[in-house]
Amino acid sequence: MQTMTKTYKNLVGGVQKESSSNDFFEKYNPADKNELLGKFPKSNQKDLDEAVNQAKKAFEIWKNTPAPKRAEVLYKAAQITLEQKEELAQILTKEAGKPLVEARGEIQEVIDTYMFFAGEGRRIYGLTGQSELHNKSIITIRQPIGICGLISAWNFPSAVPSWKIAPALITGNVVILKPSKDAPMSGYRLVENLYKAGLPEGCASILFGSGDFGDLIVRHPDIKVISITGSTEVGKMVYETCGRMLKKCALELGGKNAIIGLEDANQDLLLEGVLWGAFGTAGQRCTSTSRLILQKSSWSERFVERLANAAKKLVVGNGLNEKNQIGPVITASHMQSIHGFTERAIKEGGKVMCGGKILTGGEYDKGNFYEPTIISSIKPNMELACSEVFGPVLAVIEVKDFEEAIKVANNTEYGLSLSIYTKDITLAMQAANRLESGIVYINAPTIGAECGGAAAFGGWKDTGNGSREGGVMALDTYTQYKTIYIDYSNKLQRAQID
Ligand code: UN1
Repeated sequence: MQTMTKTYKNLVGGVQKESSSNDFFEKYNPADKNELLGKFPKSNQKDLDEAVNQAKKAFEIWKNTPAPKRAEVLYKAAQITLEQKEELAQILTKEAGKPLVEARGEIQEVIDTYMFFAGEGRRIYGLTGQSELHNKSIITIRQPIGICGLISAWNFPSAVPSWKIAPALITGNVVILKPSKDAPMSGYRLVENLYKAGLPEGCASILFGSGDFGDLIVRHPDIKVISITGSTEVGKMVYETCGRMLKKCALELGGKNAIIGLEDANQDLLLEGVLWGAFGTAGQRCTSTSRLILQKSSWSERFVERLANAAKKLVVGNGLNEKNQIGPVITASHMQSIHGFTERAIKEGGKVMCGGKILTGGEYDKGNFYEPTIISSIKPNMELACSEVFGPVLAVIEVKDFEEAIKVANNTEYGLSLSIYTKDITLAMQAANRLESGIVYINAPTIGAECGGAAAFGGWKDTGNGSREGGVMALDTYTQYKTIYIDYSNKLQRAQID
């Protein structure tokens, strides 16, 4: 079918603007390399400066708009997103590859995020404290910081930008979004819909570009907050620059997530959980389960066979077809990188229980399809046990007991999401206490974080720098405190002296 290729423009402060570079990159459907989804501008410094100038003006208006009024934009945006849910899910599947059912879930995550942070508009609490002096009060309030540069990843091109946009806007900041060049379309719709919801001109911009352009955002002196979801390697460089410029910086980086299966686990529940955690989104979530740490037991060997048989039955194909459960991986080069992990794991002594190959023939030749892969006999220090793959490859590591399971689970530089399956409440809670990750699941897989007050999303160790998204803690990234002393004694009172 012949379709017209759309050439996108940046959306600067709500208005479509050509990039002065007059240069473009192309985005193809990962399930069909013949389908060109759009051409996107390669933005440059001049484009960015223009967006920053707009944002500066808008900030003066937006920061002085009462937060419950700002919330009305997010409520409305949630409603518009709900109305467009099916259409937005289709766009998402086309650009990121994930099956429609998952894409709908991601759009729901945007709606949930907008609703939650809109609610925060009537909270954004500070503190009221006691003064050491008479007739004097101390209050601490949160205030916005300014222009926030938001750099998002391709695997969640709707939900992840919304995690950044919503807390930034509700607290009175203005935003400039750079989506990944591998999934640029969903972000565009997100920003467009904010304006449909009544966002004042200039408060949000989306500018397209690659990593080099992201670097210009990070280095721009007037952009005071940076929030980035990406690799640990890039995150470290961004943090360094932000450190030198004393910018606030929120990092959501890599993961090497694991499910521990103890010998008393509900086997059927564990099986379902591992399948979903490892192969949902073709293993391309920061939270994907890439290790199964299985306690050796009377059933463990048989369990890995059952798991492999179930994985073989997963239907891989274009996510737009409702019968397919696993979509493509994002690019051909990413697929080669995933395959490299498999090949090296085999060389190191890993045993392929299922998968292990790039899928070919028929519709597979059109896209980047990788077989759901399970490799057993992985030892805790092998590459597949330690490095992030970001694809549908599960390493199975056998351990003798609970102690070893905890040790192996923590034996990684990352610390995003860890899980344990057991019926023993004592062991479950001890694990929750000792696992070194920002998120712990008990009897549920490592993926599927929610949005809500207590549902902080973020990692320990090399997964980040302590910032959180999704929960009320996200407000910390986008606000600065101001302490106000009110002295109504009508005389000079000297603290620490009088
Ligand atoms: C990510 O992969 O960057 O917890 C985000 C989850 C999703 C978000 C993942 N709600 O799996």
